[in-house]
Amino acid sequence: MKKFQHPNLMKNIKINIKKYLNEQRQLVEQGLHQYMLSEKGEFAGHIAAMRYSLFVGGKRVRPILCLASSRCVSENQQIDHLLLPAACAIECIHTYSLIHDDLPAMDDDDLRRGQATCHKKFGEAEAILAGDGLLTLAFDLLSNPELPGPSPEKRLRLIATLAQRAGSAGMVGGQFLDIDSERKEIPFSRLQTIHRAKTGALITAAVRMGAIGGGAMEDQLETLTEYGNNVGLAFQIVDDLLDVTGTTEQLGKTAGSDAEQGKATYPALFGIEKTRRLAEEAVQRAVDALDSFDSRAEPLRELARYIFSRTS
Ligand code: GRG
Repeated sequence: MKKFQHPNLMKNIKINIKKYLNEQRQLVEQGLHQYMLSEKGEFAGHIAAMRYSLFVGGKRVRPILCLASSRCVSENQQIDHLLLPAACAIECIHTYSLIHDDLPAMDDDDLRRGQATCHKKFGEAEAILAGDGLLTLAFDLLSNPELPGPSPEKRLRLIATLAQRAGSAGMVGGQFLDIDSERKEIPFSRLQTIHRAKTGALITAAVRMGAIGGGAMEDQLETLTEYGNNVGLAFQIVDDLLDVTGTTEQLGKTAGSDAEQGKATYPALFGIEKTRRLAEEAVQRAVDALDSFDSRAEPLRELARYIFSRTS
């Protein structure tokens, strides 16, 4: 099995974020291809639907954050190799959530990652099962002793972190509140809870999983969690903004769908200019949180800035 090496990050040298993202995306793609089930045998039709949504596109932000976080705290040259299955597990969870979010019973979208949504291509029941398959595969990737991974104790912590933040107290709960709040006037505090749970929880999970897998000390874990919370918030605020300012072609999903579904968003509450400022402030808080880290945290700092300037 191919081993993934720690990148040679020189001290005090600014990274080229575009190049970094391309390299990291390739690493994640290799992992996904290596660990994803192949389209053979009796379940080929089901696996085809899972593979379609997983490989149709996607920025891979969450696995990249996970690996970048691990490198801030670990000296182990093999850390990428050890944590790649965990990073891929997070992408599986994220992809399952997109498939289910697009279903007619939820956001009822035809377009995702620039292509037809899973249910449009394979049918509704098949899309539900593709999501279920990816959700379950994630925990296989984390727990399977035949795959690379950290110590059994750390693996358990990774499993618990992902389960808690992707589940009812995190992403799933946030999705529930989001749907439950459509076409209702909700206080800002409720919008913050929705954002923190629906989007922020999985992003924070990714950063924490990298930290835990890399053997972070308690104070490093706290610091990286603070970073993750703010990056997660910035990510969702920018998502709200792009829904108003972006085009369907640019986003690869239907633009303007928040307003159409009567969703409370930052631009609806604060207008575009203030929303931009709030996103910028969240990014700054994320960068500030990393003050105690040396240049090994530079990718995380740049990733936070990239999240603010992204256009898709
Ligand atoms: C169905 C349990 C369940 C949860 C759904 C992910 C989600 C929760 C809803 C999607 C709605 C949405 C657009 C949320 C905003 C933030 C977000 C998750 C955007 C999509 O993530 P990107 O931009 O997508 O990382 P790619 O395609 O690049 O991976």
